[in-house]
Amino acid sequence: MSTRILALCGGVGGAKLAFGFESLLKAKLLDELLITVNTGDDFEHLGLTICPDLDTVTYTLAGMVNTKTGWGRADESAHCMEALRQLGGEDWFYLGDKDLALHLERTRLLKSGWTLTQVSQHFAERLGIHAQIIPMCDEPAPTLVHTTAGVLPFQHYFVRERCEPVLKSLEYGGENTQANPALLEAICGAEDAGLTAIVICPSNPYLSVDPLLALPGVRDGLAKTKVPVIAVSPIVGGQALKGPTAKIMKELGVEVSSQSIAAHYRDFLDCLIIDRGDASESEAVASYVPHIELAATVMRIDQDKLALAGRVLDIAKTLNHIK
Ligand code: FO1
Repeated sequence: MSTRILALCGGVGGAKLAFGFESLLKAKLLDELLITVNTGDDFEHLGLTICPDLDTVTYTLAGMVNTKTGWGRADESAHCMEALRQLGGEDWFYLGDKDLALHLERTRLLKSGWTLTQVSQHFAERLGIHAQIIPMCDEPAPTLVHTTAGVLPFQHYFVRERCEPVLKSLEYGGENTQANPALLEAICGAEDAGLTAIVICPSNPYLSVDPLLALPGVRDGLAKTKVPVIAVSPIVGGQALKGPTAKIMKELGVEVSSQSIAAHYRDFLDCLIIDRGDASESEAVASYVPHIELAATVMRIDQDKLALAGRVLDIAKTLNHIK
């Protein structure tokens, strides 16, 4: 039987698991991979359309990502940024020279009438990626961050203010936007299409996954599907591996634990995969999801990403027979 995965993904953390799936796809251990990426972080900057999570996923799967930051390209130069700084231009958001080429080309294609979906698939093909990478929607759906310092556009909060303002709540632009038809079709037609599972990658639930879930029809579709919905917890040992997930959870008054992740997704989740080291949390997690699985969820090197993707796929196949 063929194996097909739909992955919902944010930036750096999620992209690592997506890379593992892409490796399985290339090795023909997986037959089809559709990755739908958060675009709540997107913004217009220096006259260009910037889609950080889409680009992080694309660069990661193409083996071109800067592994130190987890975003941007490896072997970058910053001549344009330096020249911009000299002119007194806005330099708070780092855009490497090679990365700029992608933003220039995307902006040009969008202006000539391409959709963001078409541009994203075109870039993936050009960079030798086997998976399909699509944005969560084609229209802008910017996430707004309500903080004690006022309401901030996402990248102003995340990069310019370094997530320092205390977060009060999040507003997702997608609530009034049409979800990508390919995403809705994948979720609603999952059973007929023989999808093995829907996987929520280990991305920040509030900043990266919720914008996707807020799109009309997505959360509801996940709750109704007969295909297993599996999430990998981004919390290990009471901490987030990268980024501000733990800080945000604390500011929202949520305990930093996999139990909180299970509670957050409880209306649609069939299985939460937590780190082996957190086995003692299993009982608490079990009050929110029917299945809990243990795995090595810390992905430092490519081998870790492949191993976790393989484990998720095995769990997916097993649950697909049960659900
Ligand atoms: N993150 C930063 O912390 N500082 C930056 O200057 C920055 C630039 C940047 C440029 C392109 C890109 O694709 C990503 C970039 N990121 C930067 C990462 C990005 O802001 C975040 O990873 C996501 O938006 C959160 O998922």
